[in-house]
Amino acid sequence: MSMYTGLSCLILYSVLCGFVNTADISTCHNGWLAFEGSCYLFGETAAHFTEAEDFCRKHHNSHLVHIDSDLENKFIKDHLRDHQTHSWWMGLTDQDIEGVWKWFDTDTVAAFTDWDPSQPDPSEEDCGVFWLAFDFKWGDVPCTSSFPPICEMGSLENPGVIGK
Ligand SMILES: [Ca+2]
Ligand SMILES: [Ca+2]
Repeated sequence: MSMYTGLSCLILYSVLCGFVNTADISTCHNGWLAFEGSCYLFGETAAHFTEAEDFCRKHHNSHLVHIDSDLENKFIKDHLRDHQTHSWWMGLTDQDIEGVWKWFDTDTVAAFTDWDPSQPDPSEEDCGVFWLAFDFKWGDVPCTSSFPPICEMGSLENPGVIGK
């Protein structure tokens, strides 16, 4: 191998390495939005709560979104305000014990909440949405209502993170 060829190989190798490094930087699958170690998919098809969760499972084994913080809530709401089309499912339900709101993915009681002052209202409404008419503050609706899902999964360099 001539010195020239060796140098060419070195340059080619650097370019390839650069490409691989660039690929590593993308933290979410195509069509998902990245934020603070999570990836989010905004589904296009309205479905019941359970079907919406199934939709997320079928997309990289994600779950309906689990809101941990004011920051995460603001990120989602800002995105929804850009569209203003309809309400969206989140992974929040009090189906097990009336009035105890738990995240579906971790079965833990919600620490942070952003209910509209009128919600949750006493009724057979056991599933949570980002409610269009309340500027995407949270409301509870019958789980058999139909809304599109928001799915969440850990980012690709951080796949073990659940409920972040
Ligand atoms: Ca309600
Ligand atoms: Ca989260």
